[in-house]
Amino acid sequence: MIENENHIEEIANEFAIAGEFISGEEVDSGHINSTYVASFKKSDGRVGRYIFQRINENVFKEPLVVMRNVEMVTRHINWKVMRVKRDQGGQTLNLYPARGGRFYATGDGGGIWRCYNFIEGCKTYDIVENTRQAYQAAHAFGAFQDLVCDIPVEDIKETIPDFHNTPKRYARLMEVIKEDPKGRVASAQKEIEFIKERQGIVSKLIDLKEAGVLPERITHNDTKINNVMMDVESDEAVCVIDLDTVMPGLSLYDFGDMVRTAVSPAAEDEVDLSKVDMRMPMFEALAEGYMDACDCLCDAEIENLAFAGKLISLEIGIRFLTDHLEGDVYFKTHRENHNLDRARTQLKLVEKLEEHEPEMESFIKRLAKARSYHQTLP
Ligand code: ADP
Ligand code: GN1
Ligand code: MG
Repeated sequence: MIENENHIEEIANEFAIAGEFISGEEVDSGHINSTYVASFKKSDGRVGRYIFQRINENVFKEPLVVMRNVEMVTRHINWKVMRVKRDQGGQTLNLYPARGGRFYATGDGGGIWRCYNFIEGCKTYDIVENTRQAYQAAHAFGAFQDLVCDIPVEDIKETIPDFHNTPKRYARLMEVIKEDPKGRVASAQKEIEFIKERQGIVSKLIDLKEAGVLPERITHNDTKINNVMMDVESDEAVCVIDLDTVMPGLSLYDFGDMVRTAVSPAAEDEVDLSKVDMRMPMFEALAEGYMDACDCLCDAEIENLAFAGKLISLEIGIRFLTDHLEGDVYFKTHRENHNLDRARTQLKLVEKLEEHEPEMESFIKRLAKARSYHQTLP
């Protein structure tokens, strides 16, 4: 029995689930929430599985606002899949009601918990193994963009302000370097210099948004590849998960995060930096999958697809490094210097993406032309 299995059973009792609790275990992928899977025996003898998740309140300062957003998004997707897509067969994410009629329960110490259906027959990948997986994941996130595009923007609240505001993330890192609260700055000089040399690119997408060139849309904002559940047998993408950061944002940060997490054959926290690489076929599959699913992209979005991966890899590198310098207060860590290792991997990836930028640019141009996305490209 796991240490807090009793606790999971207690939490599970708060939700409208039929059957007897059998067991529960922690799911350890994901850097933010505490996630558990629990099995229940049904009256007909079958076993049903459920996800119980405690929202990380250090990251989400207003967990009930997160819950409201997630309720909106899951309900809207369910409606749209049934009534617009006319698809009755696929799995979608659903919240279970709790005691008192809400879609969350309050646990010990005031934590906010929710319960989702377990997406069956699927797995998530931390490292993409082949171009089919890359295509499928990007297609799923592109389709997700289409599913949420008609949620009224005023119904979705910004749960983490300036989440993908790269210049603000950069400015915060500079402040932390000055304060050096844990005396760790000296050991990260090379990384700090690398980031400073790239200050010129951090505002690019935000500036284009402010100039009205890039449209603000409702986006997922955390499109790392392990946030798509894939069918274990066919690798078909079944369901996009981790909806806590669905907020108004830029499609390019979504596409960029797919690039960040799919092109390299190395783990996000790989310590052997020689393993970090840029696999062009993965990038090509991502661009094809995303553009196949999402036909609303404007010229300026398409023109920046090749740039987006580099920017968000730099942004996440900045965030990991900031967290390392602040003493690991945001991302879950599992070893000493974990966030520093993660930051180094991101920065190495930035370098790799820079080397391949011309290749990516010309691929996107060819793809856009072939699909007559827009005729203005030379
Ligand atoms: P975090 O914000 O911590 O990343 P996620 O919502 O992504 O939390 O969940 C963490 C992991 O739990 C996922 O990578 C996935 O493996 C698993 N998981 C989450 N929701 C489900 C679900 N509904 N069905 C099956 N597995 C899930
Ligand atoms: C976090 O929740 P998870 O593990 O899918 C983070 C993302 C980062 C990612 C880096 C709310 O994502 O922004 O890109 O780690 N989520 C939040 O792996 O900060
Ligand atoms: Mg996740």
